[in-house]
Amino acid sequence: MMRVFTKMFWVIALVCLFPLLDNINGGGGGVMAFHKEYIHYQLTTTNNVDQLYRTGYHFQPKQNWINDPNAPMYYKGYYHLFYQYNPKGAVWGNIVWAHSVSKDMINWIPLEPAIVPSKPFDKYGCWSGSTTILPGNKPVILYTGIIDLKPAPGHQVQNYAIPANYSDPLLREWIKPDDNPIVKPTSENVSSFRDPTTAWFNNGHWKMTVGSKHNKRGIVYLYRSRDFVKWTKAKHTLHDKKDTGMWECPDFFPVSTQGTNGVETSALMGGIKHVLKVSLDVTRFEYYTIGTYNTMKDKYYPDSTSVDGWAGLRYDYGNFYASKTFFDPVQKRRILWGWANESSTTAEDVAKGWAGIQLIPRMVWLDPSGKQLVQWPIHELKTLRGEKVHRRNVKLNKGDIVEVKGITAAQADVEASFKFSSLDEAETFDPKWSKLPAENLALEICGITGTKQGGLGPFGFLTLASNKLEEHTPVFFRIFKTTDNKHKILMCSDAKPSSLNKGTYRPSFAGFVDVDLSKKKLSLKSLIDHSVVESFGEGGKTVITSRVYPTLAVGKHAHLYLFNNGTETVTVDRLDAWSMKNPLLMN
Ligand code: DQQ
Repeated sequence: MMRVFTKMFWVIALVCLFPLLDNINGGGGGVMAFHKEYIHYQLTTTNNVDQLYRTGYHFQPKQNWINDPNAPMYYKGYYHLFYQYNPKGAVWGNIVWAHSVSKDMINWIPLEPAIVPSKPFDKYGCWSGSTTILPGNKPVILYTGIIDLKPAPGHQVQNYAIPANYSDPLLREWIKPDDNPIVKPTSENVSSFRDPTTAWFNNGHWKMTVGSKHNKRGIVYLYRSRDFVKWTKAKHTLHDKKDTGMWECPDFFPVSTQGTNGVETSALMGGIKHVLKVSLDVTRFEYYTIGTYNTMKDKYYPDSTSVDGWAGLRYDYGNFYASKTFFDPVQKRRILWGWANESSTTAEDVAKGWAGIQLIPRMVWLDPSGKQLVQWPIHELKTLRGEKVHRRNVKLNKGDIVEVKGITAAQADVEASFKFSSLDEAETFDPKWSKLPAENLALEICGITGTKQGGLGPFGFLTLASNKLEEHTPVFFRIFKTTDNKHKILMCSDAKPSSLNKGTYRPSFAGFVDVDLSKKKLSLKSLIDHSVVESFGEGGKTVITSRVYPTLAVGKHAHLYLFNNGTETVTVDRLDAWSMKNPLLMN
């Protein structure tokens, strides 16, 4: 490891100044016009797939567009991932349910799509949904079918599909019975009525929800069924919230109040809380609440500590959408999958022949505080670790930038624990900031302060950095002190200085980390994979994903640095970094 002092970095950082407060998680170089078909880009598939920004160990098909991970599940020795896929191009459209299987969620074998538009009840698209494992280990898919292109983005109904052959562990063939659709909109908004959840069972009924909106009110409608085919809409919703817009891809599941094990979706016994996650079409961000599910009233009530709306908790404060969880019965854990779209322009996506990745599956559990979830990449990912660098006690004075050498910086897994001897240097949390919009507070502060000189922090990693730091994606903490002597810990992942290609969308992302600083330590982990940086603050309490497209910091020209630009000296107590290999099988 070599110590490099450079003033140039801070000059560049100041020039960049993080002015971007445009927090919309978009594709196509900005805010995404979703469910828009780019007809002229749908012509044919390309064999000319550009590998420069292709990820090495993230889930990607060979080519074309992907979005929502639909209905991951475990069946007879295989993990199944279904996902929204355009077989005809690198833009959204012609949506089918692509299907891949895996023994470890790292190596993937592609299969034929499970569901493609073919019947009157899904003629114009097979949109998102989920799987439920019925008694006797019988999986069933619930999905949204588009029956008419009007009203835009399509007239939506809910369908089911069942395996043609339950003895096939790969579940290659699916049947769409003729009694579909099983749920048609009645008073619901026909063009905003989609993405049925995994069903759960209690009081003699299967229950499931469908995402929707009424005017600007976000809604999850509740449906009940005894036989999984005949569904009745409940008189009330499972939950709804005004002014949040369309709720896409809802996910409703129980979490144990003890330990990190997951519980089955119908579980009610033992210490259980419930989680409701929705994907907000208006902001293209997700949020979740933790609360109580009253099975008698069939109603969900978020806890007072869980805010509904986009000031709420997020799995990921960066590029992460349309996520879905499932219970892994073998390892007794709940796994979260999320999709990250491209931040390059549509023309660039078409030129590279692919768009979208699924992020590394994360185990998810309830924090001991009961106030938030915690996430961590599945342990199977460790099988891809190659060369390792290990360091202890690396002192970082103000302005220090220390290179982590000996690993492939463009494809790496890096973990560090930072310690400091005092909190005295923490900067004052500017009271003016309380007037900033609550939903974007962390982001706005990061935009104002960035990697500029601070008191306690900024410190962290400079990922995907070029030799002279013309390009870098900083992932870092800054610590503030409030007037009532509490601390606010900000975590940022900033794509602004990531690329000299100013045409791509380069948002700054940020979230607060709810942690007790009495140990005067903070940990950070980043999974770096060419065009994605997934970062986990303080053991997965706050997670941020950025998509970036450096022009210089590519392949072996990419570097990884530790840095500190706060007046308080910070010591990297422990650093472990690994080169990451590609899985043997990736679709
Ligand atoms: N993507 C699907 C919809 C869903 C949206 C269509 C979320 O079912 O609401 O591809 O990304």
